[in-house]
Amino acid sequence: HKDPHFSDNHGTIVHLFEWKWSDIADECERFLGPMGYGGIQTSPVQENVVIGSRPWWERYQPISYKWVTRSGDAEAFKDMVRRCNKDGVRIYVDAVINHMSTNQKLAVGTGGSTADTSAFQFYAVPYGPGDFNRGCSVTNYKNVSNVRNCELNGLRDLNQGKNYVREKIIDFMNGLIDVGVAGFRIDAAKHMWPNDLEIIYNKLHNLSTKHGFKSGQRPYIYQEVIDNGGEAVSSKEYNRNAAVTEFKHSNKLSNAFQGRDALKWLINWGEGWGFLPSGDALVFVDNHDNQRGHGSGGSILTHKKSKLYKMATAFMLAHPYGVTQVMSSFHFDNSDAGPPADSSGNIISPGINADGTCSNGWVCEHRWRQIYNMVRFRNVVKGTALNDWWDNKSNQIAFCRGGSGFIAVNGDSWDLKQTLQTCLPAGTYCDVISGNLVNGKCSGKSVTVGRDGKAYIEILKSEYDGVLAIHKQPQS
Ligand code: LM2
Ligand code: CA
Repeated sequence: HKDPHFSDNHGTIVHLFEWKWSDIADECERFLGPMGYGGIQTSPVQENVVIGSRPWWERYQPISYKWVTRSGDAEAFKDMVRRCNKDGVRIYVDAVINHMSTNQKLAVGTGGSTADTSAFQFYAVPYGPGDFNRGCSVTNYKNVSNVRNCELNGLRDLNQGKNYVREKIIDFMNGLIDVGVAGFRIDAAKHMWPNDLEIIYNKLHNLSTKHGFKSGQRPYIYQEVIDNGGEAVSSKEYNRNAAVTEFKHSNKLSNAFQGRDALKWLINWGEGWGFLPSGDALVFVDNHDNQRGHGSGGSILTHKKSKLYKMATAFMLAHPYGVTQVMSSFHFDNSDAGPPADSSGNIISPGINADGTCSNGWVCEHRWRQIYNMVRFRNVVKGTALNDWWDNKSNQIAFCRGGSGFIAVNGDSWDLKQTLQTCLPAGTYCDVISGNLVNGKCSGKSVTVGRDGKAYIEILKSEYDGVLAIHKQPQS
């Protein structure tokens, strides 16, 4: 369950947080497919409880396994999966299987299902009192059974040790696999027993050959385990058969790029920093929780600090470590605020501006040139190792990827002006950060690589971006 099944010349997952299914389908066709994105993490598909102020986090309070949410219904979901797969873009669903919604006498869901959560009755599944761990709250992260057998934030805690509960979860996930999804993010995996999860994973169907997957392929699974050390539960309990979110990558990268650690130390980034093995790790700069101070979030780089954010994202995408994920956000001031919506609570579609950026309250980091061009960089250098590391013993760094790509970063408060080994064949290359190749010319900076592979690299402290990246052209 560790292979994301990207199609050829595609890679990197974008989290289209709170997007509607019909908008995602359009985005696959008009942008993600052509740009080489590998897949999408969707918001939860399962029916959730409706909360009056419509915070984003109502979607983490399931009320049934029906596919009806503010993102759309089952028909819209199936249409999206079909259209995205056709364009070489995979769908991974955020699966909320640790718990159901919380204490409310009469809860009503986005599909009209009801629940008496104080009586542990979820009529539309159905689940009853015997299907839950009851009577305690998650309070002690030094105690494994407290973390796994108690209620997280008061959310009704399913007992995955029960065959009936597992069967309901397995049926839900298999239904999604059968319509063509390629995998899952497992929400709150830390709060479930790894053995119970393995039983579930082993009963999942192979990916659907009807939707273009080769036979015998297992779904990609990345389990959300926030492990920054010092707790009873470790991410290393989860990476035997499936991938795990590596939160240390997010925290440490934000530290480094915000000046709490010198960039020269990134020389052994990855396992050398105590992270999970590269093939087991799903990595990101920020996610939907830590970008707004939820889920162990603290001082994480986000789109709000755009220059540093783009530098950290470029570093992540240029570096061979992990399966990379890009966050795509909506604007928010208040950490509870839901996505752009009309007065009836219907989500408003992103508009697309003439320059390709988004409007209507959507940030669309995945459409920023500095980010989508680095997604392509990663596709071009795929399979190569890191070589020719250079640093100035401070915050200016550069490295190469096996003769296919070169990146330099200036995190110091002075100019970078340096002749560096690029490892690329001689020629003139467009910097993909400051511009694109337009009508045969670089719209941004260009870099001339000599026959010795060396090039003069300049990133002034006054520049709009603190990165420069060049690569060979994609083969197809
Ligand atoms: C996750 N990973 O383990 C998600 O990534 C995270 O976004 C989810 O929390 C969490 N687990 C549960 O699925 C979010 C949000 C919480 C929110 C919950 C449930 O970060 O703040 O909790 O969803 O909606 C909210 C209130 C909280 C309240 C709870 C229950 O913020 O104060 O606790 O609902 O009413 C009494
Ligand atoms: Ca649990």
